[in-house]
Amino acid sequence: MAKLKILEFPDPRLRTKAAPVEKVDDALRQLMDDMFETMYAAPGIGLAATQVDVHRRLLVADVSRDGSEPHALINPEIVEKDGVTATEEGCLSVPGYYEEVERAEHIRVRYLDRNGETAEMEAEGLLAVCIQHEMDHLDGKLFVDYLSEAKRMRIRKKLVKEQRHRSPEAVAL
Ligand code: GNR
Ligand code: NI
Repeated sequence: MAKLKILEFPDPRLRTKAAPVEKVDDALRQLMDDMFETMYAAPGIGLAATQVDVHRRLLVADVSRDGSEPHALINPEIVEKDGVTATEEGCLSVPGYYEEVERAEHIRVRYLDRNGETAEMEAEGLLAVCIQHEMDHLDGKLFVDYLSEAKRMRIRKKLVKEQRHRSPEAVAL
């Protein structure tokens, strides 16, 4: 197992649209295990492959407090959604900022499981919100995109400043 590095806004790699997974093999299962380890260590309730600079359609999530409900979804697709719910969201790629976002309250998702079998699950509440947040990452979208331009720019400026402070050579923004 290995902990992976999480990209931070405004890193342009977070804007990459992920390609479908074509083969569910041992290498992909290893990546999923590393993503779980990275998510639990952060700690976070979800992680999309995009955030660890792997541009394949794959996400992990666990909204339990004790690590007892791991979900790993490959090539996820929302096949049904209804209702609207507003949640204070955060993101491991936008550390330290929390803002309210509206999403569907209830979703049904079709995906491949870790054996490459087609599966479906229903989710509501925080798990539904989390899966939608992760699926946005796979399309290069971040929760800050739902905020006003002014708010997003303020967050961007502060994060760039922090990133420069941490590694003055690395950030050319
Ligand atoms: O850890 C996370 N918490 C969270 C809270 C509300 C809505 C979405 C999330 S996902 C986030 C982890 C993350 O950044 N996943 O991409
Ligand atoms: Ni996120």
